[in-house]
Amino acid sequence: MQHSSYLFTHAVTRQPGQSIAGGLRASDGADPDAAKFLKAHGDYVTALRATGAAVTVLPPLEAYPDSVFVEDPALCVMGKAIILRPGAASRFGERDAARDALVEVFGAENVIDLPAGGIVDGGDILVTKTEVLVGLSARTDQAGVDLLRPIVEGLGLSLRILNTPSHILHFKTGCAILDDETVFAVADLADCFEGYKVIVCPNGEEPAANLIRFNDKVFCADGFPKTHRILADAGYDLLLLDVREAAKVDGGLSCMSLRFSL
Ligand code: CIR
Repeated sequence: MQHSSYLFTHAVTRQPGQSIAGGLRASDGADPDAAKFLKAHGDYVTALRATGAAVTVLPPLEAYPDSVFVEDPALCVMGKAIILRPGAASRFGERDAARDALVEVFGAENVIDLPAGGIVDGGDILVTKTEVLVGLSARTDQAGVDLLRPIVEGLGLSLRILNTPSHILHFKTGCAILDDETVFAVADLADCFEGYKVIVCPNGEEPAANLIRFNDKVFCADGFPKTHRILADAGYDLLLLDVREAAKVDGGLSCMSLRFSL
């Protein structure tokens, strides 16, 4: 199967619910506003669709306040959907809803359950053209990655284990793929991408690192002018989106979709 790090035919998203203020967050702050988040989510879906992709929008799951961050309970790659084992107890049940939705999209024969024995969040997995980079974190442990490795390798991709510094929630909170050779990363992660060109996120603009390359566009949070200038100067076609509500519960652009080709 043709595999690209940034060309996708499909995405799956889930709308935020009224319970979004119950989402996990590392530090106290203002609650996200459910109506504003829903509007921003709609803009995000519109932007995904504008690149030509087919986008599934799943209904809110009120029992799971963080379920808008649909990237975490699954990994979709090489025509398969791997149902992960989220590392936060309050999110573990999201895997069942993810499975139900992904069986519809991929067919039951293409949905694989990560076996029990460890934890892995999709937010800790960066898929490049040739490999799957997994950052160990509070949500992803060695046992989980050991169980994921044979599945990924069976699909023809290699798997490399890296570390997520403890002040960063998920590996992809701090890095993103820009094209087959290039990664955008915060300074604290910049040294770990051997074999890739790295563009370093400017100091003070770290939330901008949770961006996505999706087809011809780079979706980036608005409000980070140094990052926007660097990426535009490097030739990327930027699309700026409001992620202020998602950020109040530690989410960003990558967390809100599963991106894949079928
Ligand atoms: C959580 O702590 O799980 C959510 N409040 C935020 C998840 C963001 N997802 C991601 O970085 N992949």
